[in-house]
Amino acid sequence: MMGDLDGETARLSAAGPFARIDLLGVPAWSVTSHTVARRLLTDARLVKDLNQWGLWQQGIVTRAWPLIGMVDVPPSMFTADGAEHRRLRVKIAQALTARRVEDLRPVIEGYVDRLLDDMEAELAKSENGVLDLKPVFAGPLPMAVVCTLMGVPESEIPRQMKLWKAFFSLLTPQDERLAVMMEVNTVFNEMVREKKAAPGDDLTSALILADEGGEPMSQEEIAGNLQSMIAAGHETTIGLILNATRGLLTHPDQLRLVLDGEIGWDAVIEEALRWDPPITHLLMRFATEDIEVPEADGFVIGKGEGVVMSYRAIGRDTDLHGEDANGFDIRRATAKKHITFGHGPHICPGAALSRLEAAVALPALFARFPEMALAVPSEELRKLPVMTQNDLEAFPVRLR
Ligand code: PLO
Repeated sequence: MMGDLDGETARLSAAGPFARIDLLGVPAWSVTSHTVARRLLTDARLVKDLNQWGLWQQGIVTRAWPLIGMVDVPPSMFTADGAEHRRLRVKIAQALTARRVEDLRPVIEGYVDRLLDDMEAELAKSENGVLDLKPVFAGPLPMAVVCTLMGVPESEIPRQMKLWKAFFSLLTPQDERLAVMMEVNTVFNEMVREKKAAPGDDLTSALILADEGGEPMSQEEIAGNLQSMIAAGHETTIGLILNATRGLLTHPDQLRLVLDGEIGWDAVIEEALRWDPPITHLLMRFATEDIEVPEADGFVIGKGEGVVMSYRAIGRDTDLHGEDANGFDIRRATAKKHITFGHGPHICPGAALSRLEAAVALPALFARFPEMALAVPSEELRKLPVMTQNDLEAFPVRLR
């Protein structure tokens, strides 16, 4: 299911708005239609609460399932529904303000410049002018930014990189994955205790302080929110930067338009989000009762069944984006209608930050290395062995 991503997306879309899928031995519905997804993402009968999942109730899905880390996780805004979700989410809205995001611009610019300088230095030493863009640029940037935002010390970064890599990879033995999840949980609970004692000028402290007055969050919930933010805040943005770069390098005519200033970077970013989203499938929601879906010819999701949002297929919905939906086209009028950041109450709270990172990183990268080209044919770029995320193993480029 993972090697050939375009094939997988095409097969899912061909199956209709709901495709029956097998998630490593576990059956679920995959939603591939933009309209149906939008409709379901605001339907209160479809919930995140794992206890509503029939296969979980019956003990068929257990902690031995390799994708358990997407559903059986500490309580947070990612797992909560309804009023509980609003209680947790409102604190994030108070802490992750537009202002706090914009304040990160100089920080992002600083990291980007430093990474580009390091790349120049590497390049001077290299014989063939080829570098892997992932470990030197796209990989480190988002983790550095999200750690600055959250007040996670720089010394913690290598461990976080290692833990999340193991968390997502299907090659990680399950006992190790469960140990990783426990370690992550311990680290963030510990961090909440420390920041409570000595708050700083960071999002973690803002979350703790936002708690004074209003309905409180438990320490577990604050720690749960932090985990979801660091996971979502680095893996996905790596994918955005690489996939956008891939789109441009494989479409030189479009790259020309951007470099000549005829089309803005925002159009590149939105089309990349639609065409090759950092998230392939979002697990998972469960039906609290039978749900009839008029937008899908009256299809019925059975009570207790699991539903996956297949954002890559949704981005290529021909009903919305036209028959050439598989193509990368920064002039596409419908591009910004994509729902790659989700829709409804759980819509990504980090969307603005992610867009800002890409909007700083991409122009700076192409300005510094205007002759950059893929060092291998695009078809040879290999995806990481991860079911839910769309991130590459490596991204070799010839810089000069
Ligand atoms: C990671 C484990 C945490 O304990 C809970 C969690 C919350 C948010 C999830 C994240 C996990 C995995 C990556 C996800 C993120 C939300 C968005 C992000 C799915 C399960 C994406 C789009 O990749």
